[in-house]
Amino acid sequence: MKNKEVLLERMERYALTTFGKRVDDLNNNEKYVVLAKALMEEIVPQWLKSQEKFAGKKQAYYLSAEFLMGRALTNNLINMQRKKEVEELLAELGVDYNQIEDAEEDAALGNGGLGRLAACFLDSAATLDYPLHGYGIRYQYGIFKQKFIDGFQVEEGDNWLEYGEPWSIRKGLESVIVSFADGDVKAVPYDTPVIGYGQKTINTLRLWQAEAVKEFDFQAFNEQEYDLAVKAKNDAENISKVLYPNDSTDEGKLLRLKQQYFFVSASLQDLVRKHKAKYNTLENFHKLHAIQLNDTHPAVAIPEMMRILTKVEGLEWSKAWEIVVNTFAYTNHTLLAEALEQWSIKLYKKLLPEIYTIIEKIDGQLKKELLAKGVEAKELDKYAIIHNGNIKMAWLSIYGTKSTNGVAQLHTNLLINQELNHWYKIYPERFNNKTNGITQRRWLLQSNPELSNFITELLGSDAWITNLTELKKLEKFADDQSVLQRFMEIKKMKKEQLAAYIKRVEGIDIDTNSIFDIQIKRLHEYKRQLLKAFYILDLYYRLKENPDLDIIPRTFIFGAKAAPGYFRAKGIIKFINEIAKLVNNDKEISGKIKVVFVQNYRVSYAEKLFPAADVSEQISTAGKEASGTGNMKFMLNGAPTIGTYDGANVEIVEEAGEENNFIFGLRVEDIAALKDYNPKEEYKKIKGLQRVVDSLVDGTFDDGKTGMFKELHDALLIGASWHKPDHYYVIKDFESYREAQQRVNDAYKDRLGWARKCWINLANSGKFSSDRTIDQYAKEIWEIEKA
Ligand code: Z15
Repeated sequence: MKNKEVLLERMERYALTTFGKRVDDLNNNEKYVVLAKALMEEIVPQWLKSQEKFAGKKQAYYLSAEFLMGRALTNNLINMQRKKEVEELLAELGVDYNQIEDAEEDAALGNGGLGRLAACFLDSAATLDYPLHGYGIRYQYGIFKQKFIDGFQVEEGDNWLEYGEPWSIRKGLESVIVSFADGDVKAVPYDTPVIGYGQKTINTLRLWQAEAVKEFDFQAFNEQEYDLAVKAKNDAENISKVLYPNDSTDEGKLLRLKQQYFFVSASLQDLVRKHKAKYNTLENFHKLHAIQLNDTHPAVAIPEMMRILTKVEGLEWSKAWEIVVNTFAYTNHTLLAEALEQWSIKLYKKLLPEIYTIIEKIDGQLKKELLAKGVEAKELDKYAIIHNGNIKMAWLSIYGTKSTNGVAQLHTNLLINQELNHWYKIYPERFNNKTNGITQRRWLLQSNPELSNFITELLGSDAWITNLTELKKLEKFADDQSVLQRFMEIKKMKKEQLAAYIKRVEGIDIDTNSIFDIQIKRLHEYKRQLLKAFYILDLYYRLKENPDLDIIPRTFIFGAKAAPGYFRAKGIIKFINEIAKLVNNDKEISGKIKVVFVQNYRVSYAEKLFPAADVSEQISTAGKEASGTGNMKFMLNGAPTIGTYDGANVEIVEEAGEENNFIFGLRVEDIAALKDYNPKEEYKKIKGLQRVVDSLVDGTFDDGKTGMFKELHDALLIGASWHKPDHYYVIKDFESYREAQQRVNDAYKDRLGWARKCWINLANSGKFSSDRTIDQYAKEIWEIEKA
């Protein structure tokens, strides 16, 4: 085939010019790079064309401190519809595609849900032909790599650029200067193409790298000045050195603030410069740009845009404010108090004095506006952007934008009726919901080709790839035995593939006939990995007491990174690894239950885990998980949820039916109505619970004298200076969870009945495509049109 010859010729050329070898002599990593480069030669001309078609039209921009893209090769080949051809070409060269795929490092420039959502959104927008571009930071180090040593999490740097990164293009001539009180920094853009499925639209992810403004003339310096010059270079480069590894907690460090202002200022300067070159005025800026703020991390965009419009461009304050409010929109991703960003005035004044003065002015204007709207003077403090020595970024984001949205209906309701109710009363028209979604191209088509082919075969069409509600048509096969049989065979195959991978990378054997019960997400107390751990330990003791206990064999799988500074989260990892050691080494238990905590959970690992799951664990404390998106990935691969009424779980069950899922636990209203909760008393009354909770302190397990287990025990039974005992209701929900797990066990015995539940989940997952989410953002917030 001609295409193949062209591709091979390009690969040979890159092999010669970049590695000085022939393709045959390259190692897998080099082969991966030359293949990607050869593909880029084809992608780039189409990318340029795609940009032209949006010229003069309103476009949208997603400002995000995180883009958790994962690997690009397979995703790009699928969206270009050239995967098969490339697999064949490599096979002809005697090369296994999977090994080339595996040579690519994940682009792990994000922590968890918020960063992965940004990546899914880019894929969906390009596929739907919407002009949506990402702006962020090109961290030299992504989220750390995780290992377990003696059951403890150990972090290593993620030097993902080390062996070359073929998908981005450095646009040195489009660099801009970002000014801080302590000096200027150069922001250099690197552009990556975002290829829509079918390749009609290719949008741009522009990530900024920080560099020193001047390349120093080292000869000109004496020794001391040389040191200073090197320091200046290092200080500048440090801004984009490493991703902050916290998910849902505010760090409040100077360098983090520098990162935020760095990418926001660079992005806005970039947009303003291009806009002015074309229109010679900024008065129509909001008619041509919609900018979504992914959480408050880029909220400094609001005062920065005011600075550019008023101080650089000379517009009147009120005119500028109108442009700003009509350009920006804000997404809230959490209600957790510890995640809500508040920057100290001191830090802002020190680093960004001019921006701080503008925030003061915005705050003053807000007060006037509130009074004019009839708010009483004594109520004003509740709204103050600057308060108690801090700047409240969420308040700034609500006041400075035309739209504030939550990420699932329950979460949005809580925003409107509780946390942000006072703001809602002032600006009801600004509040709206955009339930999250995931891209079916990566999370089904790419990660589960076997199930994808079967779906396409049954539907007689692959329209679901760009219209996920097509899956609803699968419902008519729910009672077709032969369909369910094939479906189960595919699940089994995915479990075998996962088991082989786990054997290879973790060195652990797992039984593919057991139920794969999987919880994969960041480690956080509110996500309650500890609840599952207690359940497993209780089950273990019950099995020891009664070897005839009627259970289907289960493999409990965990994957999670803990923020390096989050002591309790690390304690939970160690605790689960201790349980795994106890359970997995007990011969009497062998063949019944097994516990595996996989190392370095990340996007590319997730792609292997979701398709192999029998049970999806979504067990957060009600009201704490804003949405969740992993829950949707399990559903799309046909795994029922064991979960609380929280985040998007509520909507999952609404679509697929409570009878096909396993809901348990306190609801938001129940928690609100709880009084005098005393876990220390209650845990004695629930059979088996005290034994597992006290295993933290009674010598059952060893935490290597770190004090981690005692601290966890205290958090549950005594509380701490900043919280009441068991504030995530692990003890309170234990019995209800155990009972739900029993229902899972019993339901699984009826294999066809179980397969039917899985099938109905799959058939009703259409709502959770990020194509639907993006279409809503585009129509209801951004007001952009398809090409
Ligand atoms: C993050 O990953 C999320 C919220 C945050 O405030 C931060 Cl800082 C990081 C997650 C939510 O916890 C999760 O429920 C949601 O699905 C996801 O954002 C995407 O909206």
